[in-house]
Amino acid sequence: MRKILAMILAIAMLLTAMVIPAVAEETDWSSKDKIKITWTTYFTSLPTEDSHFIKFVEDKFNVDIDMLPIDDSNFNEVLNTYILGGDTPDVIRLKDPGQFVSYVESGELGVLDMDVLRAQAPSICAAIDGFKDGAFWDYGVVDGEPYGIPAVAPGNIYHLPVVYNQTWLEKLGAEVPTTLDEFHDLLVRFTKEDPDGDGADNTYGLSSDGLRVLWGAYGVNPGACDGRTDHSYFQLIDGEVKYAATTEQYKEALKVAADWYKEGIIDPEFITGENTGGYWAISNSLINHRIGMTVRGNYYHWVMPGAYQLFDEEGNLVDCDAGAVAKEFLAVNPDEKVVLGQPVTGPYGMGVKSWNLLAQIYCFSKDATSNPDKWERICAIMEYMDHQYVTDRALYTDYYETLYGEYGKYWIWEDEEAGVARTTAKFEEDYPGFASTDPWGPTQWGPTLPILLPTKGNQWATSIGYEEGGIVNLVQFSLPAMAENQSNITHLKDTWMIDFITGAKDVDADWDAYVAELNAAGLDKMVQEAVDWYASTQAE
Ligand SMILES: [Ca+2]
Repeated sequence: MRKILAMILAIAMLLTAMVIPAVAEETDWSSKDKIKITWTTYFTSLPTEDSHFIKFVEDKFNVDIDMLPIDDSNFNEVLNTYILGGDTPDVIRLKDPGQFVSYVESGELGVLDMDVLRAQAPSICAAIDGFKDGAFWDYGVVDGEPYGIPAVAPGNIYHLPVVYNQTWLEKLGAEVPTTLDEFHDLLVRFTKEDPDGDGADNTYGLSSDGLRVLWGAYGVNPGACDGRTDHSYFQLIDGEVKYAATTEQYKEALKVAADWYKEGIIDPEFITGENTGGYWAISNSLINHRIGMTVRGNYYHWVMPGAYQLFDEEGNLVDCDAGAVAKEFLAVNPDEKVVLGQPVTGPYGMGVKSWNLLAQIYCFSKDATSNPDKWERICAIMEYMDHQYVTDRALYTDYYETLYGEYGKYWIWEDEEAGVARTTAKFEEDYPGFASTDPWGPTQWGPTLPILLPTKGNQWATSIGYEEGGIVNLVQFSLPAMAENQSNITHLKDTWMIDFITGAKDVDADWDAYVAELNAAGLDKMVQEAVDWYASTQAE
C-alpha cells in the first residue's frame, strides 16, 4: 500500500514537474517599482480613471495607468498633437497604420526588444507566428528593425461573400456556378429569361460589385469602379509587387468585361454602383431585382434566418436571425432567399477580394521600449488582456472569471463546447455603453489577434469554405506617396474602368494611354514606394 502510494506520489510529482514549464510564469509585480504608463485604446467617450478594467490592470501589474483622452473620432489628429508636443504615448494603438512608417522615420518610436515580448507575451507572439507563416510581423518592421505589433481583424479572414438570388436560381433550374463559363451562362440567363417573372425585360446578370468575381477569376482585385473602398490594391504576382489595376491579368479580364457589357448582361447603372443609400453593405440593385448576384459586405450581412443555430441565454439552440442586409432583402422580397457561393475558377485560378486584415499597429514610445522594467510590464499587460482572444481554454476562462466575475451574471458561454463566451443581457443593462464608454472601462489593451474564435457564425462561414480563395492586399496601409496620390489615382482608375467596359475606350488601343495617365498622377512613385517597402520588410 505504501509502495503504491509512494509510486502515485512520484508520478504526481513527475506530472507536476512536466506541467510547470507549460504554464506561464507568474511574476509578482508588487515586488517591483510602481511605474506610470500612458496608454491609448479604442473608445468613443472617455472612461473614468477608476473604471473596472483600469483599476484591475493597475492593481495586478502595480502600475499607474494614464489612459489618454483621445477618442476614436479624432484619434489621428489628437495623437499627432501629443507626439509633436514631445509627449509620445507609451502604448499607441495606431488607428491608421498609414502613419506608422512616417512616425518611425521621424524617430518617434522605439525598437521592440523581441526577446522580452516573446517571454512576456507568448500568446500574442504565437498567434501572429501561426498566421500566414508569420507574414504579418512584416507590417511592424522598418528597415529590418521591429517597431510595431500588427493587430489583425480576424473576421476578415473570410473573403467577400458571393451572393446569388437563390429564388431566381430555382426558377431557372440553375445551380450556383463554379467556373467562369458557368458563371457567364448564368448571367445570360438572369438577363434573358425573366427570372423575376414579371414578363418585362428588366433584369441583368450583375453590376459593379459582382464584377469582382470576374477579376478574381483572373487572379486580381482592381476594385469595383464606385471607388469607395478599393484604393491601391497591391498584389505579389510571380514574386513581383504589382498594382492590381495595371496588370496584364486585369487587362485580359477587362476585355471579357467589355464583351459582357456588349452582350447586355452588365447593368448599365454599374457606373454609379449598387448602393443607392442606407447601410453601406446593402446592394439596392440586388434587393430591387435589377441583378441576380453581387459581391458586397461580409458573409454575416447576408446570412438567411436559420442558416445555422446558436445558443440563447438558457443554453437552448435556436435559429440565427437574418443578417443585416438579408433583413433588408426579406423586407422587400419576403418569399425569396439568397445563397452564398464561392468565387469561380477562371484562367488564373479563383479568388475574390478580402478586406484588409491589418486593423491597427501597436507601437511604443522610445521611453517604453528602452526602459526594461516598463517594456516588460507593458508586454505582460497586453498578454493578460489579450487572453480574451485566445483559444486556450484555461487562459480564456481565467480571463472571463477574473474580469467579469461570477459565471451567469455578466458572462456566459455562447458555446461552451467551442469555448466562446459572451456578456449577458444583465451586463449590457449595467454597462450600456460598449466597452470603454462607461465605468466598466476599456477592454482593448493589446492587439486583436489573428485567431478566429469558433462562434457559430464563424463555424458556418468556415463550413462553406469562406476562409479559402481571398485575394489579399499586400500593402494594407498607406505609405506616404500613396496617402498623397491614391484618391486621384483611384478616381482615374475607376473612370478608365468604366470607359473600357462600356467601349468608350478600347482595351488594346488605349491601354498605354491609361497607364501613362496613372503614372503622371503619381502611380509610378506609389508602386516604387510599395516595392521598396516590401523589400525593406524582407531585409534581415
Ligand atoms: Ca423581368
